Amino acid sequence: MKRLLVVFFLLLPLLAACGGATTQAPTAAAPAAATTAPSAATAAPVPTAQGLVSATAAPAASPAAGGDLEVDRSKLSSELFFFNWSDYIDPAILEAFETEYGVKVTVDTFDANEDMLAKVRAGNSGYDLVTPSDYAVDIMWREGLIQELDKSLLPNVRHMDPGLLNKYFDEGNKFSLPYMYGITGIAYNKEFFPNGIDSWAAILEPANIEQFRGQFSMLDDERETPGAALKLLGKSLNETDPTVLNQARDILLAQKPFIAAYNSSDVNRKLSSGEYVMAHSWSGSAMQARNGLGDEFPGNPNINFVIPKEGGMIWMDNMVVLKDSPNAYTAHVFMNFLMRPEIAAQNTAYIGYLSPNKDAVPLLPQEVRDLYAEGFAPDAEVLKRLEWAVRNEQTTGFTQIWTEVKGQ
Ligand code: SPD
Repeated sequence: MKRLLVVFFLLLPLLAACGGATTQAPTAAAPAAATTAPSAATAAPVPTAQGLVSATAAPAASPAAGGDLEVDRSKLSSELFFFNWSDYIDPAILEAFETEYGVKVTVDTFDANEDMLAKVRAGNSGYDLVTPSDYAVDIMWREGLIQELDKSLLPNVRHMDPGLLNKYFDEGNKFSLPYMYGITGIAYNKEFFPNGIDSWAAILEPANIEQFRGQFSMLDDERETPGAALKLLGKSLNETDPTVLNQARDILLAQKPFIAAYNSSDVNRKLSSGEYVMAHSWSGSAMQARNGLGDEFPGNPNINFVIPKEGGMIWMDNMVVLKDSPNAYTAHVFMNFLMRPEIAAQNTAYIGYLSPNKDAVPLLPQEVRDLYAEGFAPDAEVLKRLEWAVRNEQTTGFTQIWTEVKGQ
């Protein structure tokens, strides 16, 4: 997979220059409808914030590298510190940034918003750029942990899908811009589930999981995991009623003796290796298990992903600059770099999540689009069953039940 993707992205500029079908050369005057006729290779639907559109929708102009922002190199730092989720950026992109700007990006990782928040709240973390999810962005700007973005340094925001801007957690995108989005459901090995999975009961109810004791995991996440139990109860994953939250807690306590672990860090690897037969999983992590992740681990063709009939979470991780960022100018330059369509497409193809960059989506390889169509991205019907997590004055309720579940 890695080699294929590298070849694909190396060829992108060439294909564009030849008027290849993958990147139709856009002109300011050419409306979307005037694009090359769809071929079998580009007709698969691809996800956008609005649902699905044809992959043949016209990409906007992809500016030549560096042509989009006049970078004042005298203001660049030699290093940048990026606090990101694990397995969430193609290392080749960090190398490309260093080659172009001479800035070495050091990446530290986290696996839960709450862990990231604890580190940032403590102050002087030394990080410049962080990728909180939706509700965590809301918490961070309210607590004064992040700074307003300088939009004059972010011209590539024009490539973002308008449907994924101005979201409830940061209206006007004063503090954040989308990095990736995804959905949470169940990844499973079809050797063990030849008829598929269609309900949270498959991973939560003792009668179903007894036979898979120690062979599956739940996310180690105080919003995601109670959220799955709430969905099984037919409730919102933002439920705050203590009685209902206690019912969710009881479901998780009954399940706990059967799980291998609460795990948000290497679900991809354990599904891929066959150690897990199923897992509560983020869509991209499942896609990595299916496809492999660069040279890190191979894919397993038996891995599938599903949003159960009761519904699941949709979420978005966002780029923010910390209030006490030592290298804020460089952080903006890096953000703008990540929003170049070619870079965003390469990153998305590597990590398997969903790109909020509307001009990157048409650049994705067919292999990735095919997996999206297989369920690793939501179609219009699945979108109706998805819910965003919101910051909530009552979220101590989640912390409380999660502490009870983890503690016992
Ligand atoms: N390995 C990268 C995982 C990114 C998941 N972030 C979203 C969490 C939403 N609750």
